[in-house]
Amino acid sequence: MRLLSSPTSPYVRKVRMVLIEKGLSDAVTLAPGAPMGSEAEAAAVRSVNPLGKIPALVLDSGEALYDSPVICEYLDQLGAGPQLLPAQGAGRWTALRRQALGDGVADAAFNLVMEHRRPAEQRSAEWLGRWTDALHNAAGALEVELAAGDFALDLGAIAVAAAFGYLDFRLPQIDWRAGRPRLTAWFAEFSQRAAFKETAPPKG
Ligand SMILES: N[C@@H](CCC(=O)N[C@@H](CS)C(=O)NCC(=O)O)C(=O)O
Repeated sequence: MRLLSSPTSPYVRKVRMVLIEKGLSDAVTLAPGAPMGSEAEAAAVRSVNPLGKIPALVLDSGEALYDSPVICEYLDQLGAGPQLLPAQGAGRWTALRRQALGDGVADAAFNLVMEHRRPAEQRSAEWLGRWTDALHNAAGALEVELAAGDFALDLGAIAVAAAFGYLDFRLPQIDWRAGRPRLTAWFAEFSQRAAFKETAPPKG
């Protein structure tokens, strides 16, 4: 299998953490995917995913899977070890909801990064504010969830770790830890996992 990927994408990082947690690293080759690169690079991504986004997983059959929640569920079923997305029951809905929250944080952060790359006079203060609020609201919700009990090691937790890792990487000026001691401690502990360390974005 071939994963169209970039070392900086939070969604790719989520998939790569799933690969490691499920013992599947050797089953997948990482292929560079640059949706915002040259026209040729963007077209190469579109040839696999019509939405022009990474990650996209090309199976040995040639069929492609996207986007990251679909890829992660596929890999979860393929790999060994504890299920990261329970097949049924309350745990499934918690994992899926938490994945949506993590992916939503990644979406808001990615949008902020892209908006900041536009000329200052073209940036929307309203959207910058909405995306920043979404990040803080999500962090606040996770803080409340952690007060009720630790997170299981599931797809939700992996998505949340990937998203806040991306925030630290691209938007270190956003202090999502302030007033959120539980989320801060949870993230620090998760950061010790091999899957998190081995997928760290490049420095500098
Ligand atoms: N919902 C998608 C989001 C993927 C996504 O937005 N990836 C970014 C890279 S971090 C991308 O390819 N963006 C290109 C674009 O938005 O055109 C997923 O979970 O896979």
